[in-house]
Amino acid sequence: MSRQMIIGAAQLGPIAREEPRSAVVKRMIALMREAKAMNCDLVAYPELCLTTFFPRWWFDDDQDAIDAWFERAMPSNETAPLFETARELGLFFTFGFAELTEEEGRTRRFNTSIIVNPKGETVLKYRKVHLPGHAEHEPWRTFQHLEKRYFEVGNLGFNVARAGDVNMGMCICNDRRWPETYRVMGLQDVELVLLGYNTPIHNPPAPQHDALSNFHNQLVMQSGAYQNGTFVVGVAKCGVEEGVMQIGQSQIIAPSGETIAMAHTLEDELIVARCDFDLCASYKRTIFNFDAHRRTEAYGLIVERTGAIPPATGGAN
Ligand code: ING
Repeated sequence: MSRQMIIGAAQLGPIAREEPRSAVVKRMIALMREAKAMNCDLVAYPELCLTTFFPRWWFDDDQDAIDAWFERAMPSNETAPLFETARELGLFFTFGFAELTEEEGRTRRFNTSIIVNPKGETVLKYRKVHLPGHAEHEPWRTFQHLEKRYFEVGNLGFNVARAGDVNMGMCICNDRRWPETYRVMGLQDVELVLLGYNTPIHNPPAPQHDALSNFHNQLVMQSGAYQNGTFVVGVAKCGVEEGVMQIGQSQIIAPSGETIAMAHTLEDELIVARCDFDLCASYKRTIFNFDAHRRTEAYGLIVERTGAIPPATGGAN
C-alpha cells in the first residue's frame, strides 16, 4: 500500500491592514472546509497569514505598534476556531505567523510556522532563518522590507519530523531561494517541504528582476524538489495588498520537479494534488542517492565561508 496524502495549498488573497485576525481565520476555515470536501488530508497556508504583511512599513520604533502584529499564544482566542475545525475535520494543517515569546529571560520575535496534526498537536515548529530585506528605514523604497528589523534569525534550524507516515519539513519564503535550505532537510530524508510566501513582484534594489518574479519563484521550488527527491508545496499570500502587488502561483511540486497543481488567481484559492510519497525513492535511490554520490570533502566552503571571495588573479588552482 503506497503512502499517499491529498494535499491542499490554500492560497490567500490580500489581507487589509485593518482586517482583524478573526476575519482572516474565517477565510482560512472556508478554505479548510473546501479542502475537506476535496478529500484533503493536509492544508497549507501562507507565511505570516493572520495579518497583512506588516514588514512593508516602518513603525518609528513604536514597539507596541509593532508587537500588535505578533501572536503571544498559539492557539489564541482568534486562532482557536482554526484548530477546532481541523480536529473536527481530521486534517493536518500548517501556517505562518509572527511569534512573540519569552525565552532565555528575554522577549524574542520570530517569523514562525507550525505543522499541526489532526489531534491538534504541534508536530513541528520552524522559525525563518533567511531574513531578506534591510534593518534600517530606507525611505527611497516605494515600500520597506524590514524583516531583519522585526524578527530574529530563526534558532531552530531546518528540522524534519515523521508525521502521518511522511517525513515533513518546513521553510518560509526567502528560505526557498537558498539551496542549503532544501539540502539540510534532504539530508534528513524529507519527503514533503511545506512553505508559505509573501513576495512583492517589485524588488526595489533590483527592478530588472521584477518581470522574472514568477519564473524565479517556480525555479527555486522545482529545483529544491528535484535535487532532494521531495514534494514541495509553496503557498502565496498574493494580490495587491495595501498597494503592493504580491505574486501568486501557489503550487504543488513532485519530486520530479514537475508542478502538478498551480493557482491561477490572485485571491483565496485552494489547489489540490494527490501526493504519493513512495515516488520520492525513485530519485533518492538513484540520481540523488546522497550516500553513493555526494563528496562532502569537496564541499567545505559551503559551511566555512559566508560571502564569496574572488580568486587571486592568475596562478594554478
Ligand atoms: N519575501 C521575499 C522572497 O524572498 C523579496 C523577499 C522581497 C523578494 C521583495 C523579492 C522582492 O520571496 C519574503 N517575505 O521573504
